Amino acid sequence: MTGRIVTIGAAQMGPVQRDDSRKDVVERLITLLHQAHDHGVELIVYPELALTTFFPRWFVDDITEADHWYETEMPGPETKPLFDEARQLGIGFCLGYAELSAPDAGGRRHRYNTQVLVDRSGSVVAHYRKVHLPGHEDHEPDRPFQHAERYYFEPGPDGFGVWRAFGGLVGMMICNDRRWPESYRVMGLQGVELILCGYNTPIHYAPDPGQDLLQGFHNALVMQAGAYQNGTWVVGVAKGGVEAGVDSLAQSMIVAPSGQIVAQAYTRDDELVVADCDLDWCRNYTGTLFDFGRYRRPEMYTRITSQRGVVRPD
Ligand code: CDT
Repeated sequence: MTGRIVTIGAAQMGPVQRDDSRKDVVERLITLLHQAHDHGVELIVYPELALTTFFPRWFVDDITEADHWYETEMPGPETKPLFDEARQLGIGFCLGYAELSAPDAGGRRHRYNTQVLVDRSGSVVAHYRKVHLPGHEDHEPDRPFQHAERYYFEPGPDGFGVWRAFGGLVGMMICNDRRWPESYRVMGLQGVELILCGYNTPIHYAPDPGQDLLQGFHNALVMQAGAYQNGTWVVGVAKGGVEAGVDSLAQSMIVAPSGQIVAQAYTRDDELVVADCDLDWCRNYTGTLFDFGRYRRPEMYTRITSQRGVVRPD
């Protein structure tokens, strides 16, 4: 194979239960890291909120009671073994976690749903803070379980960056971001070649249970479309299986710039799937059919940034 090949591992995780310790979870991450090393992986991608169970399924009236789900430093004492082992093996990684910031100038601490990207030498390349927060702000007792991300996190203030790393142009997004075409396009306009996305997707969607059967279809649909329409690789990595009685989608996948799925997990457990991703393949799309500079008509798309909700004609 020729081209700019990056060997990528999508490190799917099975469930993390409420009482599982960070230490045990980090051991699982390191086991996946060793498997990745055996396969010659250069970049391993872990799920959203990989270090804990998906805690927004429970509501607490006093949010500080939930502080123990958040990381106040990265790496901290419990995550440092992962950073150390990855650096020793020369493997870069992307890890999702709940971030609780230090107090800002006004004394406020901020809570974000975050991914960190670390290069093969152990240096932090970037943090990404989730932009599209799904679910609800208040307790909704009629639901079988909560999805209170809008209570537990602030929307990321920095938008969708793209960074030079792993020999290419790398961007990140988190879970619900993958359903929004704008997420991909903002990165596409920065020349992105590889998008890393962790997710926790409950199978049951309380506002419209008719969608439950379609979770796998929608997951593939959005990532395949986003990859193709922006000529980029997309790596989607689940924390799947049954956590605290809530079943979540697995089906982690690596999608090529053609929109084809080139590798996919077939279990709902900890499972590594690997693909040799040729970043030069992106040019086949971004240099032809999706040559943005030649074919886009931004003057026709002003509604996209000037308007938030739908405005129907009279
Ligand atoms: N974690 C996350 O963003 N999950 C959402 C669930 C949407 S339903 C509230 C997702 O888009 O998969």
